[in-house]
Amino acid sequence: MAQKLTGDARKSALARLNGWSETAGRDAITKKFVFKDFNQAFGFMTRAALIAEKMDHHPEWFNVYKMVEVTLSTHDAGGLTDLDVKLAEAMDKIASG
Ligand code: H2B
Repeated sequence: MAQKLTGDARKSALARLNGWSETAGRDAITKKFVFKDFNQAFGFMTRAALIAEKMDHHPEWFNVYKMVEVTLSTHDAGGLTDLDVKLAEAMDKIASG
């Protein structure tokens, strides 16, 4: 099972990410993606969903029109793990086209 990220490994993993911040009140990371329109936002969610399913690691997310707020945490581990960092990086990649 994935291990919770702590100490230096956690610091360097978080430093690698763009625009993600630690979620208030829980061991997770959050980013708000804002797209041009709903079509772009939903396209992003569709591509992210396919990656998430392949990874067997799934986002928590909230969509309003062109905004998608994503929170990533590893429920089985009770906190942030490398799986969340990997999914965050994959999401950044598809969001940037
Ligand atoms: N997604 C996330 N974010 N955390 C998990 O711990 C998790 C998951 N566990 N997706 C997976 C599915 C697990 O429930 C299945 C059985 O592999």
